Amino acid sequence: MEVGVVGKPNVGKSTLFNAWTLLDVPMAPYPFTTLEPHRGVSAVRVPCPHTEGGGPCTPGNAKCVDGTRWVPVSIVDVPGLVPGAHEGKGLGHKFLDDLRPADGFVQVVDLTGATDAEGRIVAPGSSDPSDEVGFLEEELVAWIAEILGRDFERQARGVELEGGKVEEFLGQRLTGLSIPTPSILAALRGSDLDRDHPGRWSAEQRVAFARELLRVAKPRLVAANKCDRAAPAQAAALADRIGPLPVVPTAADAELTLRRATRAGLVDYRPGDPQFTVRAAEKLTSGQQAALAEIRKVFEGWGSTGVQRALESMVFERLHQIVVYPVEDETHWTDGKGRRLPDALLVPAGIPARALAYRVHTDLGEGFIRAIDGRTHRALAADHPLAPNSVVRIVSRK
Ligand SMILES: Nc1nc2c(ncn2[C@@H]2O[C@H](COP(=O)(O)OP(=O)(O)OP(=O)(O)O)[C@@H](O)[C@H]2O)c(=O)[nH]1
Ligand SMILES: [Mg+2]
Repeated sequence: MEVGVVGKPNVGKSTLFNAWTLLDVPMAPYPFTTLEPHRGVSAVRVPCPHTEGGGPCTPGNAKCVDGTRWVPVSIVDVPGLVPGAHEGKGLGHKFLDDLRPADGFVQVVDLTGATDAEGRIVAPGSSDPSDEVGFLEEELVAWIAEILGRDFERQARGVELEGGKVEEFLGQRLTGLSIPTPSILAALRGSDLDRDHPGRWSAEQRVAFARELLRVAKPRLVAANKCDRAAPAQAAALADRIGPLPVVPTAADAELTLRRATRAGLVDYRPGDPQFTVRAAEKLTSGQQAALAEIRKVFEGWGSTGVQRALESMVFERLHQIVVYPVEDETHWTDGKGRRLPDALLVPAGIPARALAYRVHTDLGEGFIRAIDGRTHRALAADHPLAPNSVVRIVSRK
């Protein structure tokens, strides 16, 4: 699972990416600071099942801190997209293609309205962040429509003649875009198209289908960034204008400072916390003290920096992911080496037991006999949808 960070230049995408991943990609107050995609890993929080009793866990992929598991999520930061990106403006072609594997997008906008459509600095309030959302949607739709549309008519008629399935034909065209067949079917249902005659779809109908596909297959969320320089009323106005897309106000810069200060041992702070504490005030320079005082105002005005919440809303509410724990011993919740709850996996909500087996290992999926619920000890059939936080053993022939 990968979350793409998108938006126009100079809104704070790389700052948000650095805050999430604690990497160090360049950030600067001018457009096109980022010219290549950067990939990194962040984490979302869930309560660890070890808190239900039976002793501590032995985390492998997802660390456990005081009963909270931090489950890894891949993030990709791409260069800024400008209007006309799908036609190659500002190298937009290439940048959009870097987003193919992303399962959903967090669009960063400048809530202060102090950057124009190309990311140049303008007076605060002179640009409207809701315009950023509108133009980016058009770029993403045009990009998908173009991928879909290359030599469409001729090939679609070929499929009609051979009696092929339209969803398979569309799936092949969209390869690499990380769009599963059920989403293609949902988009087909959602758009008024003649499924038996894709060769007759007009260019406008293909664009309408691309829009529906974007809606069902690539969930989005808006991070209203630089909220440290804006008022809650501005975030509310943005949410009003772009509904139904969810808006999470963020102060990426503040969060990055706090995460780095925590790493340096200067403050105590966990991402998502509603406050932080200074560890050793005497070690701080006056500049650092002033910066932390500014950050306190963010917590007073907004409750948190919003950065962790933005990622968790994206993963849990928009991408409908849950965390499950495959184990080999359903009584002790251990793997073959006696490690307790070693793996915490992000999977789609309601994933069938056998599909989880495949995710753990192809052999486990192929040889699947049944799963066993680690809490009730009941057997679960191959198509049984797994609940969030499930601890499951997979019984397999292989
Ligand atoms: N006030 C404020 N400034 C921020 C915040 N986040 C980022 N910035 C500033 O915004 C400017 C642009 O940040 P970047 O992270 O480089 O933005 P970007 O969207 O990656 O830019 P490109 O790579 O050029 O598209 C920098 O000067 C950041 O310090 C924030 O939360 N508040
Ligand atoms: Mg950048």
